[in-house]
Amino acid sequence: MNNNGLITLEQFIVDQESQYPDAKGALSKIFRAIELASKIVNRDVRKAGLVDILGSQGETNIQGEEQKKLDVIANNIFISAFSRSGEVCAVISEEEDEIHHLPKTENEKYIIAMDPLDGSSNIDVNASIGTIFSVYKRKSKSGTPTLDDCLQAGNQQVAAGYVIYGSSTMLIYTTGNGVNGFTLDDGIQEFCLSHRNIKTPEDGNFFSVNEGNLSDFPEGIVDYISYCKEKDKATNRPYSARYIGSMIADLHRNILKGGIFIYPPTTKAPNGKLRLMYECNPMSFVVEQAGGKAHTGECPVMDVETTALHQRVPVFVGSKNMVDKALAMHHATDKKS
Ligand code: P6P
Repeated sequence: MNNNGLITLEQFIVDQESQYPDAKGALSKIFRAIELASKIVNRDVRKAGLVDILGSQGETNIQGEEQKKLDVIANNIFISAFSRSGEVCAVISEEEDEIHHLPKTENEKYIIAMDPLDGSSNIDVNASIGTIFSVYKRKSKSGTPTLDDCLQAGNQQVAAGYVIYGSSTMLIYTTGNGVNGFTLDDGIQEFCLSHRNIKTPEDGNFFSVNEGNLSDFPEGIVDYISYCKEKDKATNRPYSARYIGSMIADLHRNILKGGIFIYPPTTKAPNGKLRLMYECNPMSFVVEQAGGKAHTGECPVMDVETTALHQRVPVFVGSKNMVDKALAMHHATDKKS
């Protein structure tokens, strides 16, 4: 604790580091890179409306999604910061078709999977957006990291977290020992501990799903959404519908207050829309470390075998009892069909 009672992210990580004898400060350097890049992206997000960095980059990424200028700017800022950390050998990014190798540090131990700016369709309308990241240890000992080094299951993550550029800018992360949240103090440009040991309520009152796709949802999901809307005082229903179209913002609210976020399989997208490596795995690590649950409908998200860099999975994630109820109703119709 420093003299004004604030605990900075840097201090917190150093204090925690004693728990990872083999990290030898590597995680501190990686988080220092994330912290620096987040501050720069935060600055650019806040001024986007003033300089010509709103709007589209005029290209599409491998997902076929229109790249926003800020998507590409954020991607380059984070890759540059990871490169300078001296600990990262490769980066998987939503904005990069293939593995982004870092040749100067190709023998280093860590691999990053990231969505540099999630929710980018919200950039131009000033709604909350965020950065999502996972940290993995490579499997090979040295040399250019291989696809096998990168395609690891979520249960192999060393750390994961997100930055939300909202009414305030927060960095939330886990290394497998609980979840802690840090709020950026603009005055001193430090992320300061504001949410120690975050726990997600087992029940909540928010359900987050894009009901515009209702006609395309499996029967059990339609039933669960109707269940959320039924009046039942004993179970605090009807729940409130909250869906902003930015997973980070929806999940952050539900992590703190209790709720469920669902991006189901649909006939058009049988594996859902969200990407396993740099959206679902990191958010699942955080949610489960906070006492919540993250499932694909077939297995826990972090147990999915990763077979492709931009692999998609359906997600049911949030308060444990809400996810269990949604899965039970989803599976009930599976048994019928
Ligand atoms: P839809 C943003 O593009 C994103 O990847 C998530 O942040 C968000 O939850 C989801 O897509 C929104 O998708 O199909 O409901 O617009």
